[in-house]
Amino acid sequence: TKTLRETLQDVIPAKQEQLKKLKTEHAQAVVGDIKVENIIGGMRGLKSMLWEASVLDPNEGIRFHGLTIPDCQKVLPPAPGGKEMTAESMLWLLMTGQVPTAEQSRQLSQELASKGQLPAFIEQLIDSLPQTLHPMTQLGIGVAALNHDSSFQSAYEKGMKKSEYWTHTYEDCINLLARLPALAARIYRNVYHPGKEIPAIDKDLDLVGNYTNLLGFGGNKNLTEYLRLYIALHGDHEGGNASAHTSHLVGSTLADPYLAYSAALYALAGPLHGLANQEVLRWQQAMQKELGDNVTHDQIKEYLWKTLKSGQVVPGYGHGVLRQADPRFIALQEFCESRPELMASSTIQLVKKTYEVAPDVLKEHGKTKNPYPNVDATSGCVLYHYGLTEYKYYTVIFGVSRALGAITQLVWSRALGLPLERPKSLSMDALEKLIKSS
Ligand code: NMX
Ligand code: MLT
Repeated sequence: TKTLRETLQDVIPAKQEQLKKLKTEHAQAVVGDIKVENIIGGMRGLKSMLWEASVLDPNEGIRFHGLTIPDCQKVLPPAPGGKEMTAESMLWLLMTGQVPTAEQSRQLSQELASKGQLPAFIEQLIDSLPQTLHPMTQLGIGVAALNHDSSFQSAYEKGMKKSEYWTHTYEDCINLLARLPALAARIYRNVYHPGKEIPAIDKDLDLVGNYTNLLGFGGNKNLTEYLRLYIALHGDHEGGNASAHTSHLVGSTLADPYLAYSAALYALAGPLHGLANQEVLRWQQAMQKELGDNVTHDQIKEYLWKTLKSGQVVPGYGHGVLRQADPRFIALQEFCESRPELMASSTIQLVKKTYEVAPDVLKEHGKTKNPYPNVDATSGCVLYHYGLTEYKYYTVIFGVSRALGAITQLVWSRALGLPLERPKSLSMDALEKLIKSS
């Protein structure tokens, strides 16, 4: 059985050839126009970066190497005793474009578990941070500091060849992913349950099985399965989203993967991006506090209007690319619908009822181009139901997941020899001059 690294090594030459052909035969082919609205509108819609593992269709949603979420749920191996696809099997697909066997996925779990222990100085660093520091800030600090042991950085200092970049990047990326559960769980324990003993990493468990254990929810099989699905689903959302794009940009300077991913986490920590999942819970709880548990559709409508009229966004709705309900939202809703105990939860019912009225309200409001829910509209409510109620922590879980896609592209960018990212900017005066002269 081939390992992930060996499989990757096999697929790299064909991709290198594909890029070479694009460069030599199609470098001048035109794939779109740049309009002023792109430049002043956050580059929305501009096709201008290479990203291998997934492509987002506005109506169909995300495809990982062509596979939809339901396809992945069918073919990607689960953990022993589980049903949901694992983070490892998703990583394998993202990195290689191939579906791993159960054996390959298990071997990768073992490798990650064997590399998952945090260096003592990282534990001390995290333990020294104030409990009041946002968990996402702590996660970014921890990830950046892990670069103390960066293989890429030390090989670069010694003068490695460009052809060796990807191998050292790969080593760092695997170590980073392996250490994320212990780092993220330590932050949770310190902030919310200080003083309780954190268990050791279990060499026989998958990444998420270990993460759930370290968080202190080891016996909770339902939460573990939900987290497996959650972490596989959030793994990649093509390259233009703010966190993936940040990792790509920073990585293009040849900063090592720890620094690149730390920067990505701070993009994820913004309320228009990953922090929206904590904001959804906060928004819902404020509504429940005001209106009680059995909220009606009309009351939700009124609350939505109140939010919009006060100039705030409705968290969990809208998207920079999607123009339909996010298939990740649908997959998580289906997880709920298959479990009666979840459907009985007032928090989960509120998500469902909000979905039944919010698109019409947002259409009538007339601003957002996409009045439908994104994944954040539902991702937190199941965590809440299963006892992980501290919603300021939710984006950290997203941060553990998004590493799958970000590290995949870091490896590919170095294997393909992609250059420093450096777009041309213009001032408004320069833009006006250009418009006049065109
Ligand atoms: N509630 C109220 N107004 C909205 C919403 C919303 N959910 N979504 C977009 N708008 C507004 C937006 O603020 C903008 O207003 P203005 O012209 O005054 O600046 C207008 O509608 C047009 O925006 P769009 O072009 O539809 O959206 P854009 O691509 O700029 O932004 C988001 C995408 C996701 C940032 C935006 O929809 C939003 O703020 N949503 C709420 C926050 C959220 O759920 N973010 C999570 C995204 C997913 N993730 O996990 O990262
Ligand atoms: C993501 O998962 O990154 C979000 O849906 C945001 C995006 O794709 O722009």
